[in-house]
Amino acid sequence: MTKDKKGMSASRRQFLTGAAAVGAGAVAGTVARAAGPDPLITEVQDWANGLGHGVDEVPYGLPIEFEGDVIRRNVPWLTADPISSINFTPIHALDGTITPQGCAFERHHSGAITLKKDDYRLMINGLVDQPLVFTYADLERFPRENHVYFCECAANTGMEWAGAQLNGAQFTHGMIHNMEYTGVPLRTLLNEAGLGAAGDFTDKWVYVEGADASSNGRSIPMEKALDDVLVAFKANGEALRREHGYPVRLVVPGWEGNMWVKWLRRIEVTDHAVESREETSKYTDTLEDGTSRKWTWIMDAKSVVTSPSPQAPITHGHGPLVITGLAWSGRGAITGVDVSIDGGKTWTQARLAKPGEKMALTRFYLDTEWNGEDMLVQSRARDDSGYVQPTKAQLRETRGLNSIYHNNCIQTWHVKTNGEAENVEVS
Ligand SMILES: Nc1nc2c(c(=O)[nH]1)N[C@H]1C(S)=C(S)[C@@H](COP(=O)(O)O)O[C@H]1N2
Ligand SMILES: [Mo]
Repeated sequence: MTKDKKGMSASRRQFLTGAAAVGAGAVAGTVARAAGPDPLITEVQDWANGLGHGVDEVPYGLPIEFEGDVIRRNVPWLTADPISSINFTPIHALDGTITPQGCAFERHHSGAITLKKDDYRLMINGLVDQPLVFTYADLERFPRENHVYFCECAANTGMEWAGAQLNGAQFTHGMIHNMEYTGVPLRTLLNEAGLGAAGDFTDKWVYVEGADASSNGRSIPMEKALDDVLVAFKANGEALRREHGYPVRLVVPGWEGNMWVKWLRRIEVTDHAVESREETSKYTDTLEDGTSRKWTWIMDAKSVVTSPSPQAPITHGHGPLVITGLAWSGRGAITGVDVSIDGGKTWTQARLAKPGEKMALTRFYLDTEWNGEDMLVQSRARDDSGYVQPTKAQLRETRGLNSIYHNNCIQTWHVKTNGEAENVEVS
């Protein structure tokens, strides 16, 4: 009968060191060890010697305590105050593509507000035939759709322009989440209000704003509004979390996260862009010559290796190694991802877990061998528009060093001989 926690961690240590000293216990050609005496197999364990938890004990489940590390994290020095701040998805510790809501990054400008479904109102006004107000219950009566999309803050990787800065994929690339949304196409609601009053509506705009104090207003061209924008009320099958806009948020596939208005309260059809704070003083990109570009709505193709990475070092011995990561493009579907272990000199095509889906995260794997060599690990995404993810040097040629948003360059992790990894730049 095994012992206590201490005994278990000792055998865990044995497992790790046993694996590290490849040869001794390892069976040739496999990562497993030869079957042999192991108290975890030969002795009845505590968990098999009594009862587990009853079904009613946890009406809504949280991850088991051993996964306590898989949490959103903040970088306190980034912003002055947690009310107008951001935290990061632990992408280094997740697999697959769907982000659980409980660890999906949050970004708010004036805090996450508490808004009941009963108090929820959505107004459509401006150049429409009939201004309308929808309650939450009204929204549930329109035909709805399900779509998986990524939401990436334009500031994701924004701290890395001038040099390698934050040590972890969570911090360099974690302003992203990917969920299955249920909602009503914005097009359906605009048609309900009637666009006849807008005349030739194709060159018109919608101005969307939230119910929070910041309101986070953004102008969206009508072409996009009528295309794939969703008024969403469920994510991954359940209600949105407060921090992601409960009860209703806008989903603007492939476009910068700032346009995904949370606690959505008003949609105005206008004949011009409003030029709000969020699309003039913020969310514009300063170029090398000091001028700025704006209306950079689309999130270009990007990828990152999530493991190995600084928060996910290699802890096993030599032999088989799985290199994995995420790729995405706001222009369409990912068609391929290449992985380099020599800082971009040579590339190997990775295996996509499934064919890329439009404006959604794609998981890639490179099933390889590692024998303790020093590696400069990179990934490079391609999408179905023919776009290839640029190097940092290529991006800097046009964008300079003073930019913040839309940094989609190739990321490098230096994986050392002991398996630890560090954020570096290669020239
Ligand atoms: N109403 C409102 N909507 C908002 C914001 C906000 O502060 N208020 N922040 C925006 C920004 S900058 C981003 S990146 C996304 C983040 O969505 P998330 O918090 O669900 O991750 O929401 C956007 N929508
Ligand atoms: Mo953002």
